[in-house]
Amino acid sequence: MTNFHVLTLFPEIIYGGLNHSILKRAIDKNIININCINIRDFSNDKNKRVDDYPYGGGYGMLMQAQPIYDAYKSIKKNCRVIYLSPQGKIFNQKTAYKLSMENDIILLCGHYEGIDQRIIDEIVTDEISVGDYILTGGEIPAMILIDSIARLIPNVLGKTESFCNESFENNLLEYPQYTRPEIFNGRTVPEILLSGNHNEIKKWRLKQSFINTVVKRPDLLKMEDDKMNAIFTRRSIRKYKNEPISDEQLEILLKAGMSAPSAMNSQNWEFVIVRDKNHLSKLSTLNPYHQMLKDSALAIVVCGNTSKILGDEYWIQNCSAATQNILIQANEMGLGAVWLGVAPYEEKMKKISDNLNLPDYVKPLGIISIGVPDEFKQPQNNFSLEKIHYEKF
Ligand code: 21W
Repeated sequence: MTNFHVLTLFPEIIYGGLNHSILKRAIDKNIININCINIRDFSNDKNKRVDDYPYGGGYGMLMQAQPIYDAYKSIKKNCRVIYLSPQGKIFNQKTAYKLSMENDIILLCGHYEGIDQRIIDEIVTDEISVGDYILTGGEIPAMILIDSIARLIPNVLGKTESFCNESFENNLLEYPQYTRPEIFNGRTVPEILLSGNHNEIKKWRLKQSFINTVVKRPDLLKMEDDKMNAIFTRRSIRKYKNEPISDEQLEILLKAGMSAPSAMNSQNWEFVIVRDKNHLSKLSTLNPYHQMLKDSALAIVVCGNTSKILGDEYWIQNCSAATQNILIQANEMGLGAVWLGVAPYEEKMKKISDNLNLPDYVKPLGIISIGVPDEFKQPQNNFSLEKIHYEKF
């Protein structure tokens, strides 16, 4: 069960706002629990006051430290304490996902002109805002957090409400949706949705999502990572200009490959360079997926030397790391590259081994096809929170 402890002067706002529909069901099923602590109950003042004038002057009132501190102490949980504040980091889906892994979350709602800074310094672990506009207090923001976090907790949403492939997951907005009737005020439902062709519908929806995002929220398409380095911009390039790659460039690529980490530092890789046009054409015929080799400037066949005693079990990992280093370095140098798989398929490995006269103990992992790029691909953001599992799957 996930416990949301809300420190507030207005518990009725929180209880009133969240005890409906999906969240009510989750509360009734004991999946989540909302526990409001009324800060006023912890006032030591005979009139139950919790606010006072700011030192140094200025307008408005501030919430005092003592009642908030005592209310916090009453929870007796060592967990995140989130202060809802216009100065906080702006809340988003990623933060909601992270918080949905917690068992207890304390939400501190300010009111009036804010709270005594010493409370923030003393107990607050995160300061979160819900957007750049001014509200009257932190209660509605707290409800926003609870609502968005709760629906990510397993079993809060029913089967039909599931949250796979949601907006923001892939940094795309949602596609337009339609339900009955087929014609409303003369407006029809897009024909493709009535076709029953699920593959085409999927493609159409993705395209609509993309168009929607370009038009309404182009900012979502920008990489959120401020550094667009060679790792993030690297894409598989399969079309090349008929231009050569110099010996100097090749040497840098091989240096990058040989800088890869290897188990027990065995460095048990071997690189076979193919630059002869006829040889590249021949290589391109050995596997139907390797046709781009005939247009590439060069191929590096990355092989594992399994004769070494040390670390030879890891030749695949070592050679894969070397391959990735070469791909990233190629991108860094403005070259285009793609890796073509060979291992672990025996018959594919045999064809390459025969072609290159590899000795028995040298195994071809794959081929890197490299050239001056003749296609341009946008960086891709594959980041997916669903692939991240904490502590246990
Ligand atoms: C609004 C509190 C304005 C304080 C220093 C000197 C929580 C919120 C709130 C509120 C001020 C959130 C000042 C987006 C929000 C919230 C109430 C300004 C004046 N400070 N996210 N003078 N927007 N708002 N204090 O308003 O509590 S999360």
